[in-house]
Amino acid sequence: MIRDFGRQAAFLGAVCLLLSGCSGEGGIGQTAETTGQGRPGQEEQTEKGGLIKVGFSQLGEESDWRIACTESIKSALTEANGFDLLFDDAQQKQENQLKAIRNFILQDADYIVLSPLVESGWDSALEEAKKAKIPVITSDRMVDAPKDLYTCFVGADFVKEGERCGRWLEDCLEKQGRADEDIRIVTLEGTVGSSPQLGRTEGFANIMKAHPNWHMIAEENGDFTLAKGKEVMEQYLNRYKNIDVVVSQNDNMTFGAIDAIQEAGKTCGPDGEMIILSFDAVSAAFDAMIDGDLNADFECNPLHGPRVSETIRKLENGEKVAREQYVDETYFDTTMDLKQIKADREY
Ligand code: GZL
Repeated sequence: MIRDFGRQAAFLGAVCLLLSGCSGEGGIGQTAETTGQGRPGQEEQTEKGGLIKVGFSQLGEESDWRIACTESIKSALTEANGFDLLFDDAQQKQENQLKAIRNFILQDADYIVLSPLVESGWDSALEEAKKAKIPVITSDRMVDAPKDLYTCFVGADFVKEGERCGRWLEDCLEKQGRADEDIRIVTLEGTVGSSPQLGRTEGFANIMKAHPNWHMIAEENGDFTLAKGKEVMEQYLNRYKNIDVVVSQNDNMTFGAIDAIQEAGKTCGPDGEMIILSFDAVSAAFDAMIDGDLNADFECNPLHGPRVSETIRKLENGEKVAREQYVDETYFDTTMDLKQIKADREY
């Protein structure tokens, strides 16, 4: 169902773009209001009996974190809760997300939720959504695009996560009497150009600045997967004789790194040769800490479903929504009652 001229233009534009396989440039569209004027033309009913049609472009299924995030969104945006969810898994390819956005426009979605693989390259697709008067909510990761192309962001503060990790390492080295020792650090980076990779790298670097005796000897892309994380860690172990600290930007790469370290006959964790620090704090990472293979884990909350559905409800009602909505996060380490904490957690 086409609501008005704006959507007809966008509809025809999206059809041409899908047929031509290329992205369009620019657009006339409406400015997506942060003050939640509700969906333009929202007085019409959607095809499915008044359900709010939401197109969700999920970037992939690369990690335990991602699976938990997808589950949270699907559990919140159900028909019983008043939603008609169109879900697309892009298998970690940005071009698939761009196609999904255009498909959601063709299917006359009321809202688009985007978990962007990387921060750049979204302007033309977001312009088409704006032209079609479809508010876009970025969830989990951010886009580097003009602010009027998306309504708000729901996710984590990755710079704070990186700083939390750096401060934990400061404290750990102090307690070990190694505050002035030369410390050789390697990083397993997440998908390069993604908000978590950029933010966690920046945050940790903010703390590193105060420690000229900390040396970042390598930072390479492990793409947030176990396999790639293991592969990069194997290369590090072959290349560097002494590694004191491994900073791994998500738990799945950490699991791969632990395998590589142990297969090389080395040790990590509170009693090991290497301090290993991770991000996400998924359930299996608690097991790694309990087993003594992992020193600390910096939480990244994947449960965005409730906050995304609440945000859409507010927009529907014309209420104000904050442009950036950060989830609460903390960290865990082996000084804590990890078995109890794990038992109480949702993911
Ligand atoms: C963070 C999220 C990251 C997780 C990884 O919000 O985008 O992507 O840290 C996941 O586990 O792959």
